[in-house]
Amino acid sequence: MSIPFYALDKPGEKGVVLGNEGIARGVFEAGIIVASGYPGTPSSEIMEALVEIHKYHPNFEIEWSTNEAVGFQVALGASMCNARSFACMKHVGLNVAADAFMTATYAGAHGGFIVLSADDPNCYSSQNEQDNRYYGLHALCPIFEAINIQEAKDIIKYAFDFSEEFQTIVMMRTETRLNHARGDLILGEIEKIEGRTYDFDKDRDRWTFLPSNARIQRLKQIERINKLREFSDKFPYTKLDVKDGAKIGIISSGIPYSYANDALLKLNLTEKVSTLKLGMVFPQPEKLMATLFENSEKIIIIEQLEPFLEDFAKKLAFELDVNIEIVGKKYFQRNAELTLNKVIDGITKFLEIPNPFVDLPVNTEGLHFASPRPPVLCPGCSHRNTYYALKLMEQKLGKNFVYSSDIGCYTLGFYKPLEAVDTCICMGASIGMANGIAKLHNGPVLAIIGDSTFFHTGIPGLIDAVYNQNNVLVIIMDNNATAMTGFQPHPGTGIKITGEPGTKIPLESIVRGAGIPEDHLWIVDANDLEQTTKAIEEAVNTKGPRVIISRHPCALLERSIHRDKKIIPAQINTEKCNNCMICIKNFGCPAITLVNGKVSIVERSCNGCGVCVKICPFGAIEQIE
Ligand SMILES: Cc1ncc(C[n+]2csc(CCOP(=O)(O)OP(=O)(O)O)c2C)c(N)n1
Repeated sequence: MSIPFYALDKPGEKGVVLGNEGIARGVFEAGIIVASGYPGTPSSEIMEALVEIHKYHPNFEIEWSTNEAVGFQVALGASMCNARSFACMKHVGLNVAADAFMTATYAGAHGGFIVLSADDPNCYSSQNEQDNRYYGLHALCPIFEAINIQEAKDIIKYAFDFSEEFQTIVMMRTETRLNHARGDLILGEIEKIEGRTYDFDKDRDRWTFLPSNARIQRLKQIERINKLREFSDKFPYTKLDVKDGAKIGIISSGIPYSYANDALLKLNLTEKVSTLKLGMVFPQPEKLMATLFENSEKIIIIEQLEPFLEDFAKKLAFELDVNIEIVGKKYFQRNAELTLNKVIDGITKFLEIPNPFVDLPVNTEGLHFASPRPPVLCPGCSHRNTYYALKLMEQKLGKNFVYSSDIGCYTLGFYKPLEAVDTCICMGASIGMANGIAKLHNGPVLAIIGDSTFFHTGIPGLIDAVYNQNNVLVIIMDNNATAMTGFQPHPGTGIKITGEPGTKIPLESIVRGAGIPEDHLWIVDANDLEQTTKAIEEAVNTKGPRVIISRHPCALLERSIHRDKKIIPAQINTEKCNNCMICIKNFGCPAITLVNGKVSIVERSCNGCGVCVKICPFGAIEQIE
């Protein structure tokens, strides 16, 4: 085991890292004391890199929290103890943490407190592409953005000093293109915070949001944001570059700024266009913007997603009574991601000059080198088996099930041939929505939820079902991992982020504790088709709130843990196979395929789960040692 580059105590050393590793390095260099988070693409590797660092520098606390709300609260509590603290989440995670966030920003931070929101323009791995800059605006919380990995490392390190100086929470906003980029990083000094003691800051008026205190804290928050607004013009990562005689100005930040910079280079316009690059995107630097207005005739705002900076710039120009053309979304789409080509396209249209790169694609997807394919459940995935059993039962009982589903690998059951996902809105919503559907729908209503998701936000929905006696069947697909985001452990696995043992909380103990009686609870091995179908039949024919825990470890995780375990791949007995295609058309394991019109199993893909052996009505699939 060799120490990763980003964990080295070698200031000045240069290496190549993943964006998220660079961010983790910045958090570490700042002298982090408590880091918490919940996995979610594109942020997950930040915590994973921090835990790698922790192996060599175990002088800070780190945890996967049950969900983002708890993760935020953990970091907030640590900040109240004067500790530098960090809460890490993907953009939609901030929705979960928002209740605490919206009030905590009144009181601000004691020890430096950074909340990282990893946004995902184009929904690469998300259910939406919300622009979390509005959270900063809404909560009056300063937002930092970086244009590359080096700056992300530097700015997040600086954010801790800033947070303590202004006693404010800071939101670091990233986007997939930064989190998942690879690039150069020069390591900095690891800060040694000497002489600081960590204990709860017993300041009841500050931390207790009774209305009488909240009103006072609210005034302090407004005072703080006004100070930050003034400081924004001096923010060290904000830069105004006015070019002599330039009539055009660009305002941008983050990755779009890097595209804008490249676009100007490619178009030979660097000396003809002034730029204002924002490191703090809220509150915005009013004086610098005003100077840019004074020195330009036209301004173009290059930003991803919503017209956040554009709206501000237009408002400022109006207030300053400056007669200047300001455009943004007129030339850039509001959805999906910008690319260099899209930025070149927008700038050239705005300037009414020919685009020398016009032949390059500027479609919404950017460049595709591989043909697009739908994502599929892996070979040997136990979720497929549960879905297959459900489909068999739908047929046998002659009933259509409503599948109120959730977010995780099992959402891939949406696609053919399973088509067993009817809804998916956000984590934990499956059971809540099923409760509503069951009030009106006259037929079996199923809530499908994964184990990590159940712990995250599923439990209140189940309690609601029990309390209100809703007629829903909850199926918890328990593969012993947060598989979709990279197999992170969760309370049901009993393993902590560091790999050390924590306390295991069995799903069934929560289900029973929520009031599900024994005769309304089935626990099955998802890979045992007979057992699973029997349980589904019984559960569908039972009334009231009821639960099946369909359990089998994730096949990929199993394979990576037990590397020396022998896999006995399934194979087709060509004499018995009559190409009925049930295994392909109904079951859909990607290891089963057609070769020259004949069913065949790709040996290296097969995980040897053996379920396909049981689904073949002709006994034509075999596992021979
Ligand atoms: C609020 C929020 N946080 C995080 C995520 C990222 N995410 C998507 S699915 C998922 C959990 C999947 O785990 P599990 O429910 O156990 O299902 P599995 O993938 O293992 O089948 C996570 C964390 C998200 N979509 N929304």
